[in-house]
Amino acid sequence: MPASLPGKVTLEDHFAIDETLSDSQVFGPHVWNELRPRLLDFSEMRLREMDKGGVATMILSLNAPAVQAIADVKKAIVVAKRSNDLIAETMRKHPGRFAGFAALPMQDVEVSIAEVQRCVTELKFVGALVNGFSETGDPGNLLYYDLPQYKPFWRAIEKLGVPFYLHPRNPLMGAIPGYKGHNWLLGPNWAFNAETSVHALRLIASGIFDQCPKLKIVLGHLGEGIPALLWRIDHRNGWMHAQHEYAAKKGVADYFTKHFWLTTSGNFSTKALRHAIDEMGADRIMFSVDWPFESIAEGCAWMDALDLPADQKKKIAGDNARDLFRL
Ligand code: GRE
Ligand code: ZN
Repeated sequence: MPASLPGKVTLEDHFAIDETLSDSQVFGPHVWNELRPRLLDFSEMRLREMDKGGVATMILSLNAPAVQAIADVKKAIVVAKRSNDLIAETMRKHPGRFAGFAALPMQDVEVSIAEVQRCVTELKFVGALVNGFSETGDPGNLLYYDLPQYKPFWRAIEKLGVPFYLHPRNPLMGAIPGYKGHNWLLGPNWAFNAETSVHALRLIASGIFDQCPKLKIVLGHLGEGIPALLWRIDHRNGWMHAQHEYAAKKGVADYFTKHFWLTTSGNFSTKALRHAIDEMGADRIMFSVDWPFESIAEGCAWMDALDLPADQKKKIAGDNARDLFRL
């Protein structure tokens, strides 16, 4: 059966290069035989799955945590550039089918600014995708992007006018005592969303959206759990008088619904989607898969069968992404 919704766009779909391949090997040998070839493939399985599911364009990004976990800054820079050059080459080989998110060595703010400028202006990438905090080798010095040294970076992103996708990574091993002896909570089961939502809330609280009013952030997995908690966060933040740390002028929900876009990557839950639409509006939700960790066929079949108004489905399936990324 042909896809009932052609022209889909997906924007959380990964590949690996030699230097980052093993980062995705931690989920067990039973899946590695499938994941490995999928991560290294651009032009065969990936395009075949896209064609079958009605995906017109996939925005490519490197796997995780990749560049963010490379404490050696020089090496992080080399790996990011190698990934970005490979995306550019893939875009040239398959015009229109692939777009690019820049991998960025956030350990070096100046280099990241120059690299995202190169990727957007020269290589025609549509944004950046970064896998959570960056490591420096010192476990006491994890780089979250609300830190003051990232202000010039955010100004540069705002000036380029491209969205920034904050993609999950795990917390450092042993950093969260509650996970000890409960490894099943790591990764996509729970820790990815816990880590990424804290990072997103830190960005909001820092006041960066007051300083950069046009900044656009994308979160996957239908918002990493934040939509369900917006009301509670703001309700109690006012009561706790945590304003000395909460530097932003407005409430969390205000920034979340004005500066954030969500994707359905790895979360094909119709109930969660309906709730996200309720909180954000259908214009801010974009279909995505999370290939190769999720199945393009399963995601596309879910999207095609969704019981939503036709105009909403069309926007979510591809039109919102085409507008946001000017595809
Ligand atoms: C992801 O990219 O979101 C991801 C991984 C590894 C496992 C599952 C998953 O990087 O969703
Ligand atoms: Zn992903």
